[in-house]
Amino acid sequence: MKRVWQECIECRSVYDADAVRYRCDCGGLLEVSIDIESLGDISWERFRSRRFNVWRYIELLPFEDHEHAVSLEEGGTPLYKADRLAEWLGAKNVYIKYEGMNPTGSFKDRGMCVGITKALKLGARGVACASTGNTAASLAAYSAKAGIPCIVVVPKEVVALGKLFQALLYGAKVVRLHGTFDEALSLVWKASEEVGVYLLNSINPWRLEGQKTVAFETVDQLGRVPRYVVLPVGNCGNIAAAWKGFKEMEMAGLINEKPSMVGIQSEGASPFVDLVKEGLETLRPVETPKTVASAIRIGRPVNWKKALLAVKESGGLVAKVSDAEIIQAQRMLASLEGIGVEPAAAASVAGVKKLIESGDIDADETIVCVCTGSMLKDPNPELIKGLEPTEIVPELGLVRDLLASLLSR
Ligand code: AN7
Repeated sequence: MKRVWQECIECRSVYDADAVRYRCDCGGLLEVSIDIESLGDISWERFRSRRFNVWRYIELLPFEDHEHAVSLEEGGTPLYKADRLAEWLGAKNVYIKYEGMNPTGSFKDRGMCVGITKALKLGARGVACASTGNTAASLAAYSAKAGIPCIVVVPKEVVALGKLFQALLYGAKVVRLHGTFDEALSLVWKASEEVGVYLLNSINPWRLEGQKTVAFETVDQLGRVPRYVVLPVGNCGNIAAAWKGFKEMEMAGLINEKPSMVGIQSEGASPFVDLVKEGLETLRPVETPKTVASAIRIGRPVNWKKALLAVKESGGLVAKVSDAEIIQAQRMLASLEGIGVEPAAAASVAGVKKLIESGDIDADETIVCVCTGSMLKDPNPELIKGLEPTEIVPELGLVRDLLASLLSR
């Protein structure tokens, strides 16, 4: 039997794996721990004899097996070598881990399969989340697959239409709160505990267990450890999850070095970047976060302490980027590489550009950008501006001239 428990990242108090709680008695964040030393035979060969998805790494996941896993074949996403983008960035070896290829089009599916599987094991009769959109879409899909009722609460103004449609179509009860994401999370969290609904935001450490597999896959695909792993940061869960993945691979003897974790936020929603840059003792929340990257329009990230550890322990970096820089990165990635990502995901590329220009990232080293969501989620007019199609009447001459212009360039 694999030994699995929950542990406070601050006071190290230990809780049973089946205790339903989202914080330690001391208020600290909880993480799921696995006794990695006792796992016995784990190797890349063993992993690679299995299908390429989240469950390939079952030894490092907090379940005995995946017989009862609620799965839509999440994970197993492409790692693209992006040479034309690298040239634009002024770098040598740039890879895109394209999480838009997950079942609902974002990295959230990695965590939600584990989160919903855990919910069923615990006998949960209902699940809920607050969301800027992707968590809602993912939870709606996995609760549909599991046949468990689900409520998702999103902020009224700022959710991408594609994500809203996903949650509705998958059959969740979708609630638009007249307030911010941060208000939604705080209310849904309190109410979940009061009525005994299972909360599946990233404050739930089981979600992050699935999300850590992005680190396993990156090394599996690259065949080595990159120097930098760059992620967009919102509620601060994913960068912490990826870092946990690298640490566990090292503990398991699968790697013998680790990357620097690089966290990127938008200028209008950068409480975490400010915390790191200014060396603050505690988070200074942003009351009304604003950015075109609606997925990361978050002012009070609940997992900031975990993300801070990830950046500190890994000798990592942070940067903030403007909306214009995000949109430019989104366009370059799409038009140079054929990889279409949503604005939050493009923030990682925009951040790399900035950190190479400032000399903080060594452009000769290997850089992996985790691009967390698909472009199809967010066809917002602000993102289309300047890319509009050419309009013509149905005349052969016009079409002929247009086609000929392709050859005369
Ligand atoms: C595309 O869906 O918080 O730092 O409610 O959708 O782990 O929060 C989304 C976050 C990055 C940030 N990229 O990850 C939600 C939500 C995309 C995202 C993030 C999100 P975290």
